[in-house]
Amino acid sequence: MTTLPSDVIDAHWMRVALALARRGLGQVAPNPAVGCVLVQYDHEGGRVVGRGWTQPGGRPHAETEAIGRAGKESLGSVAYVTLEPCAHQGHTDPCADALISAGIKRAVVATLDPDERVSGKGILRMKRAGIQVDLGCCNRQARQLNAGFLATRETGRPHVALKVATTFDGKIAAINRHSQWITGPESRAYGHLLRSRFDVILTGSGTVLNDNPMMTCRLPGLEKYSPIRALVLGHRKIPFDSKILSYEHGPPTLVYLGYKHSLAEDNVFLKKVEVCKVRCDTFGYPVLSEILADLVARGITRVLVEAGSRLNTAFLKAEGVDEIHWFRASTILGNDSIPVIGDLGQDNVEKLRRFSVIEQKRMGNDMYELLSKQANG
Ligand code: AOF
Ligand code: ZN
Repeated sequence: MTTLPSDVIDAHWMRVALALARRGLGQVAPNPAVGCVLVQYDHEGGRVVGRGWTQPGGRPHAETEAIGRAGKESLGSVAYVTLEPCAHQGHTDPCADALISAGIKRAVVATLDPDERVSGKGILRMKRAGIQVDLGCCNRQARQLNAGFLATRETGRPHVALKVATTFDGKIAAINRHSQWITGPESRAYGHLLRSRFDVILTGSGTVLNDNPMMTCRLPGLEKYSPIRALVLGHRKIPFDSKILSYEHGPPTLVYLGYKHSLAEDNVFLKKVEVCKVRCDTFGYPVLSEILADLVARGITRVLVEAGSRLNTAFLKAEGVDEIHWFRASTILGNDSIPVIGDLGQDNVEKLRRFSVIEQKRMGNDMYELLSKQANG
């Protein structure tokens, strides 16, 4: 029997823990989405004895879930955890202590928790208890997965993703603004899955006026995972019966109003939404950084922007885009149509906005690409 190098085995189990962690995305903010796998090794190799992930609302934490499932079998196991186990007292004991009491012999941790109540203390507690701790396995993937939590803790801003669905030449509508169904059903279904992994979907008046989207996740069984919806209204009015204003399935839509937006005084409108106060720029549009700060104050860590040229361009100009989920149909609209991104005023190719392609897959007759700024370093 050939034995695999231990770092290959560790990376295998950590990828399992990362897949479990992903289940929490969109459900756990402001907490991180963590995954934990407990593995018992014997002469035949590794066997999973417990699995856990951060539960909706942010508690229970992943480790206590895994320990609970493993029961006595956690004794002598190796714990693979996607984020440093916590060291603070919450409703339950710190996860580092829970792992110590459960009798694990080794902990493999993907990345440190920047939360000041933890940052290094979880690792230290386990080491002091005589547990072997190895840090850094799949660090990049773990940071990518928890980009929202890490960004809010490390920079005070959320993780911002753009979702765009374009023709092959990057257009979103014909010149008459006709735009529905540029991409196929596979892409649209994946787009709905994406929504469920974010804390909020942000859009603008143009998208509401042109497409009247619901902006919810409507995959069978996943409807309850629809995120909060937020709307930036510059100067234009939208109809009261716009689908994005219906709130039967969730909290009222958050609205960021432009300077002197005429709807601000309209009672019918105000009953349907929650108007959030932020400063406006000299053109009368709400300042994006203030919108993001307001969302973070509401406990949001992951923002999905599904909008038109104007907001996409504004976010790119403000260097506020961490990743782009790009769905590209195999059709061409030509230059006399609406581009997904407007003028950026770039006169120098050295100032190009650079991203790395970190995922690429075919979806029916479309292409899906995930571009990330973080992976670019
Ligand atoms: C873990 N495992 O699954 C998660 C952790 O509000 P609390 O008490 O739940 O604590 C939130 C903090 O706990 C959060 O900021 C982060 O540092 C950590 N999250 N830790 O060991 C988990 N979700
Ligand atoms: Zn914990």
